[in-house]
Amino acid sequence: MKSLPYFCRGEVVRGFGRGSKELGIPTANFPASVVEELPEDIGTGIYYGWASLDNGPIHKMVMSIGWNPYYKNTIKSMETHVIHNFKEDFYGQTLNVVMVGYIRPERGFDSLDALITAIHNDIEEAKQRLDLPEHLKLKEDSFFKDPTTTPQDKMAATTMTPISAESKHIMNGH
Ligand code: ADP
Ligand code: RBF
Ligand code: MG
Repeated sequence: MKSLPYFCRGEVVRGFGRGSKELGIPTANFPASVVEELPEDIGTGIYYGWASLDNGPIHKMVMSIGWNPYYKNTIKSMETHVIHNFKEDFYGQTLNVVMVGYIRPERGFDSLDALITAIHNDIEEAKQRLDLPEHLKLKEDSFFKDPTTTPQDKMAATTMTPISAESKHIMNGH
């Protein structure tokens, strides 16, 4: 997936209110505008990465993108479960996220228990993978320190790197 790592930011809005929280897996939902900006190569499925709220500390996260086949949603959603125990809800705060990798496609399940077990496995997988040095370094990214670093800046930086590498190559060839 050429768009990974993918940086995005948005207000935490109310989701479907299905009581994910009661299941022990609350998910902070992004507004439709953030979902609509996703590049085409970031398909539906389960992703992992880093997340922070406003200027707060950076935590591991797992994210589900899609139509939640188990519930047969009609609206595409982007829901982030931050791997941290928060004392309070944070609706209205800004959620900053970098998606660094993909875990699996979204699936339907025969029971709610099976869905919850799958999500717990995703969380364990994310925790392990994020300890790899290549992923740990994204936690230190300026995106999380400086609210003026926009996701667009990050996109420009990633698309410009190959161009400047290419021009260096051309220069070196002369
Ligand atoms: P909704 O349907 O409104 O998204 P959820 O049951 O999924 O409701 O709960 C999500 C809300 O729970 C988030 O918007 C946030 O305010 C709060 N929350 C508390 N802890 C977490 C967490 N670790 N990860 C995500 N959201 C959390
Ligand atoms: N919903 C599905 O229908 N199928 C899935 O495979 C699925 N995987 C998920 C994985 C993670 C890590 C998270 C956070 C959510 C996932 N969901 C999935 C969304 C889930 O149905 C939604 O958060 C519910 O509100 C949980 O009760
Ligand atoms: Mg939610």
